[in-house]
This record gives sequence, structure tokens and C-alpha cells, in this order.
Amino acid sequence: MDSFKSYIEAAEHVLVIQAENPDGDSVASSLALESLILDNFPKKKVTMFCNLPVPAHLRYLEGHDRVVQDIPHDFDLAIIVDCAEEVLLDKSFKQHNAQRLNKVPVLILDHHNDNINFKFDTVNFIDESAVSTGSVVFNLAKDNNLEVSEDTATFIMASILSDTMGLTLDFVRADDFRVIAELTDLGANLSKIDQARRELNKRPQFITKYKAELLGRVEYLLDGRLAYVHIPWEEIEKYSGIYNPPILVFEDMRLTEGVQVVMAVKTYKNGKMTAKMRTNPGYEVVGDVAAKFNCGGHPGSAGCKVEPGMYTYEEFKSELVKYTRECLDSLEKSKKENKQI
Ligand SMILES: [Mn+2]
Repeated sequence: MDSFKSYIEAAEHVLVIQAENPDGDSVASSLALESLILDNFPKKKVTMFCNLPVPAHLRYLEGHDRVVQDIPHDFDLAIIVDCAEEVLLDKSFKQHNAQRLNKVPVLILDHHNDNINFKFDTVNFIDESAVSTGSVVFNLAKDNNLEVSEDTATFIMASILSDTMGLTLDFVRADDFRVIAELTDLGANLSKIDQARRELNKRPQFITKYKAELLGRVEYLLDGRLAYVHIPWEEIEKYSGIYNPPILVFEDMRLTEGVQVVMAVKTYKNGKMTAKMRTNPGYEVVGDVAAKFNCGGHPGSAGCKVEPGMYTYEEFKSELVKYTRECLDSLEKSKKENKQI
């Protein structure tokens, strides 16, 4: 396999592609690649592409506004970052200029166990032991003797913080802290990154007032095991564009003693209803609750939706509460049985 560097050297216009669910790692690793390439090869051109605009909560990453939604016609190298599943590129590949991917080298940089089955050949730089795609970029830079500037180091650090929830997730190893130390030596500043993120996530005063209203309306059901809140259409209409209401209160709901599951039900104008659910550790049942409505998600974080006319609000609520009770009870029962064995 040719080196990462040789592909960059051979190209004039590099296209960096993100999946259609941009997250902190995909945006930050794209920016890291852009600055790494331009610092080391000032004559190259880099275009960052994502089918969706960068979500508001990620705009603390300086340079996010250079990510475009159209694939250019003249790139001669493509690098796909942080994309676990090809389906996450479905819409992107429908763009006319995506046909060029059949003609130019395509590199994949990732830390997921990819199930890659693209219609074109790819050269894969995948490191499953890396905590973020940004750290894959860092390792490639070091292996290829490329200079890592303060800006590049900052984006790499941001990618790591994003995929490890600020280095607090259980898979973080001592080596990851060593990488953070190296990046700090290169000029990245963990506190500055965090401040920028917090500054951007500040909300208007009326949203904080609404949060208080929502928290006041939380119902504690099933002997306090389920914290439940309802968001009617008028509030979706008024607040959702600025801040997604459940996100405003979910953390506080989860940080309440005795609460195992938190749930927010939204009722729409046309009768559609959705439920968003999260659990506290040890009570990962909401994937099962969603499955009762033929919807999916992760055990600890899931959602479901019912079409207009299927249920009244009261019916939907009582079904959700019933299924949550059943799932929590059977979890409780299997925990007891396991103890006896
Ligand atoms: Mn990632």
C-alpha cells in the first residue's frame, strides 16, 4: 500500500467527505485534514464536503463554514472520514459529480469497524484502537513525518474530546491521555476548546425560562422510575427551531434520584406523535420499548413514532408507560435471577 503522504503528493484538489450525520469527530477531523494538507503542501486545494450543513451545536469549530454541500467537479483525490456505514453516504453519492469517485483514488480514514462495500475501490486507513478519526489523522501525520501545526493539533484534540465525551468514556486508555499531552505540546488547549463549545451552546433567556417551565411539568411515574414530560405542538412550533425541548431537560431528569428512564413525548399538529427516551446506566430498556412500536434505537437511547390517527395522546402515553414498566420489571427479575445463580 502506498503511503498516505504519497496520495496527497500526487493530488492537486483533495475532497474530504463526511457522512450524512455529521458529528464533532467528522467535522473536526475534516478540519484537521484540511489544515494538515494546506500546512504541508500549500499549493494543494482542499474542499470539505457534507451533504448536510454543519449542525448548530458544532459551529464552535472554526472553519466549519467552509464545509460545502455540493461535490466539486474537479477533485482528484477523495478522503472519506468517520463513516461507519455506507448508507450514511446514500444521498451524497446521488450527486452528479460523485461519479468521479469511480475515477480517482478514494481513501477511508476511520476508527469504526467499517462494513465497506462501496461501488468503487478504496484504500483503507482504519485503526479500530483509535478513539476518534482525528486521532487516525494524527497517527498518519506522525508516520508520514508531516508537520502538525497548532491549528491541526486543536482540531485533533476537539475530535478526541467529542468522541470520548471529554475523555470520560470507559474505553479511554492511558495512551489517549499521552496523545492529549502531545497535542498540548503542539499548542492545542483543552480549556479553550471547551470554552468555545460552552460559549456557542449558550441559549437565549426565554429558553432558560422555558426550561424551568418544562422541569416543573415533569411527571414521576412508576414509583419515580420514569420521568416523563409532554411537549405539545404549540411549544414545538415556538421553541424547536432554537433548542430541541427534550435536550433542555433530559440531563436534569436523569440526574434525579430513583429515575431509571426519561421520556419526552411530542404531539404534532397533524396527530403524529414521537417519544424520545434515554436511560440511566443499568436500566437500558428503551430499545425494547421502541421495538414495541416497530421502531429502533440503542438500548440506552431510542425513539419511536406513531402516525396520525393510530392513538389518542392518552392512549399513546399509557402504552409507553405500560411497556416501560414491563421492560423494567423483567430486567429487575432477570437481575434477581442472576444473583441467585
Ligand atoms: Mn468518530
